[in-house]
Amino acid sequence: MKIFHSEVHRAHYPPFEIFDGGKRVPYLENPDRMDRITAALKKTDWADFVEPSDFGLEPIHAVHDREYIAFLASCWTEWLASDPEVAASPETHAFLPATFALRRKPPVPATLLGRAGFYMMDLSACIVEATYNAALASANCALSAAQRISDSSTNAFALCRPPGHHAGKDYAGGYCFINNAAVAANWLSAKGKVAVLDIDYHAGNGTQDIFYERDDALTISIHGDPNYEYPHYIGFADEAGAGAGLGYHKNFPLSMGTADLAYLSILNEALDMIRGFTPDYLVLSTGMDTFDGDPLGKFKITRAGFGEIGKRINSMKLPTVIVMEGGYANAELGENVVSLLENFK
Ligand code: SP5
Ligand code: ZN
Repeated sequence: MKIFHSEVHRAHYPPFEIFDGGKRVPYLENPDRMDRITAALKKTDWADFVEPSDFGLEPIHAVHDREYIAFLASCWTEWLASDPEVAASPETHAFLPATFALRRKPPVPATLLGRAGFYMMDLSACIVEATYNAALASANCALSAAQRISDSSTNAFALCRPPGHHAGKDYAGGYCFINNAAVAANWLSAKGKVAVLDIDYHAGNGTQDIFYERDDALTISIHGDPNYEYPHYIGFADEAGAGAGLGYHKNFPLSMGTADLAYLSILNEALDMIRGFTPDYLVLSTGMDTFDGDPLGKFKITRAGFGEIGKRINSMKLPTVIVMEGGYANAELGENVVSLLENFK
């Protein structure tokens, strides 16, 4: 199987993120995650690593607001230029706002920090010098994998970092800047009907928002219930799409402690919906943070569980782009990915 991956992600390593209560902690979404996954894949005899191609900005602008992407491209440089303390030791800083637009719909502010609070939904999408290029390379991995499955009617793995599913049309959040799965799904939608299944532990709010009014893509997310889990404000069961998109989005919010058996029965419901939609392609937003023991998750999926999840999804026999999202139990992450992915080889 082709694995699209780029080393460009490595320099995107913010020195901290902010947890609840303002606590500064080491950035959980770190380069070590990729090293664990690539090491595990290289032990198999089926992983064929390929550099992504450059698709340019057009397929990204097809999903994201231009001004938002321009903000991602320039904010670090603008911040360095605006603050001598940052310029003196950039490696100890990460760019984040401290004020958010909340429910107001103001004109986009002209100031840098005003734009930051407008375009960011939380304090866990920290921006450093290398972030924009890493996000572009990550999107190119998803696009390259999409091209591969449409050309060859096979499956491909987009080993994306940074992840994407929390990023919306005009906002970053939850370690995500460009929505890789949405960019790939939108690109594929020019060639056929696309279903996006999001099995990251966290609700795929960005993907939900991007496709919410569309009926040419079915989006489904299985995740920790926002009544107790991030992203808190979206991902509820009654959100089913709007306008032409009504009936083309589905959330499966699950309780804390969800283990393999309960998860697999919900997955079957999701797969039945996908079969009913008769898509030509599947984009699988794959987070491993449902794993029992993940520092950000409260589910109890086992390694064998990931194997069964992969097997059931692949039983639909759809050309599938597997897009890497979250997963933070680094010591187990590589083998967990292999357990899921080996079903698609
Ligand atoms: C791609 C992805 O999985 N993003 C997840 C981002 C989650 N950010 C959550 C920040 C709040 C952390 N609360 C930590 C509680 C740890 N016990
Ligand atoms: Zn997640």
